[in-house]
Amino acid sequence: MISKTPPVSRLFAQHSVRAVESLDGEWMLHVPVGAVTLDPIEWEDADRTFSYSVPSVWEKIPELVNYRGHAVARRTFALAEAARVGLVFKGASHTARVFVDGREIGGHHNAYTPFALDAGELEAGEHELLVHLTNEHGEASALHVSNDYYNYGGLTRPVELHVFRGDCTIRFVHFTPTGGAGDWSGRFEFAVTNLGEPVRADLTIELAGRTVRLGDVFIGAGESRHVAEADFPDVEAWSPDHPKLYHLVATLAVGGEVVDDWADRTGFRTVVAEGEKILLNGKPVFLMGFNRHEDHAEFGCALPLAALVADVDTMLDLGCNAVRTSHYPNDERFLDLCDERGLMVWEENHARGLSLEQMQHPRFREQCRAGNAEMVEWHYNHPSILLWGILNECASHTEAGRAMYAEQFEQIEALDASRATTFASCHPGDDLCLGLPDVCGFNWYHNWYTSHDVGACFEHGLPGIEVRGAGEKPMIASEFGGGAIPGYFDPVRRAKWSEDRQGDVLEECLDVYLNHPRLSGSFIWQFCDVRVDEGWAMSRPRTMNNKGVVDERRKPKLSYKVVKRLHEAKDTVRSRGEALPVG
Ligand code: ADA
Repeated sequence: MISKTPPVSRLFAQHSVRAVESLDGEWMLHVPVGAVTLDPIEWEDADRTFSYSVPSVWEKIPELVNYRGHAVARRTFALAEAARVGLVFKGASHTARVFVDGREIGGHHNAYTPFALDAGELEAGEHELLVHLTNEHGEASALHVSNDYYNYGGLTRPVELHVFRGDCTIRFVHFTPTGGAGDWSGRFEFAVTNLGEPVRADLTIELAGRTVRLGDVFIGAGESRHVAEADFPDVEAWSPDHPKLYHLVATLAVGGEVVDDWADRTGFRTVVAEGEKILLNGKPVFLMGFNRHEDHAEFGCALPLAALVADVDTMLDLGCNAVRTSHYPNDERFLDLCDERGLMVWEENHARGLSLEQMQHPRFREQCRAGNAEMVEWHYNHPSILLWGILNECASHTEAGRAMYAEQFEQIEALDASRATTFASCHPGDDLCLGLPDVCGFNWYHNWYTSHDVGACFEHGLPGIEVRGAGEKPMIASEFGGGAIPGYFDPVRRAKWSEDRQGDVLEECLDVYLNHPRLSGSFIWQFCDVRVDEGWAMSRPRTMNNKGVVDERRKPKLSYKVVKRLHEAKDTVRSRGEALPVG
């Protein structure tokens, strides 16, 4: 059999029947010189070959620090016996074509969502896995464009080899809790894939001490869905102060033999937007935290677990109870940590600041739809995710843009009606989409890009946005902040870009946004400084977005203590000191 390398793509094992091997570690990376294109199977023509450690960004290789183009990542794996095999990529940046033994088995677009491919029946012995990657900005990509963050290249999240026992496999089980204290129940939706003849099977789920059985189920060819319901009178609810998690273990048996299993972690909690409040387990909650890009001076967007843990711990130290995954779905280990530590999450799809013309890119619709479906499918069971967000700062002030927002909200609500939806608008004066989501977010930079008084602007703008659709809905200050070049102090003049000025800006904003009764959340822009595309360099000193409260290496700026003080003074500040479970 294959070796049993412990899983590394989640904080717990997802399979004990299905054999899973991590394909992280040493790969080869083949890159052309003097050109940016490389034929996937002609990798031997590449002029440069590097030893490449997966997961990581290829920009970590000094010669590739600014490389935008094609590359081929290659390694082998061995099977002790013939088997049906699948490959899971948690993040390939940004477009991938995957080949096994020279045969193309599938592809994927979008750096920030996971995908699984079936490699079919493979013989015992050694096999070659080759992934053709590109991080090019060009016609093929509607979403990866020159932007105020950096599109890295490479296999940036873990890769796994799955060895199946047969044709029938569990793709996922989605659990939706309903009810409340002493009265919890839940609905399970099984997605099963059958690549063989129709069979009858037994599906079993264990959760919180209960076993739920669906016996003698007809499993037709292809993909099928199966639903079960159960009561859980004695479970504890998940909340920021008490992030209680339960393991869900599903098995699939054919002819009495268990042929596949699938596990996840989940929690019991409800989320609704009611009137002007967001209710978590029936009680109003105020979301307080940061916008966070997955970026780090040392690791690019491929942060190892220790760095993810440090980021979560730092946000907790800063008094946060929430985080917004601006502007794309995050690494699942980060979401696992949020589940464990009780950080509430606004997770959003991948899109930032696209004009109407960019939204009319021929591939925009298809690429958004695929990314939305993957985000919801793979992250459904995380109790920490309260909000699904879409299309940050896109053309929500145009009729054509509105139709696209409406279509995407419909898609997400059809996939998951158990969470609230939202988006962050930068068009408070003429937005046409405020009636569409459950919660309205606004990106306000009053005392940074303009010099207006924050409180006065908020009061002045409020009636207008309420009339345009935000009335009677919860509202969130989804972005605000200012830039500070790390180490530049100016305690007297307090010039823009000084750490002193950033502290002033955040203090003024937080005073208003944390305390206004009309708001249900505040997300500072942003947690850490991040690399941006060269196209943004002239308004971004160091070619970085410098609005982090910590710099790109997580060194705190002066504003750290301002934020910590004001967050801790807010009465929704989470209690701390609970044990932090790992694994
Ligand atoms: C916008 C955008 C962010 C970032 C920010 C800024 O609101 O949503 O991604 O670019 O502005 O720093 O100006």
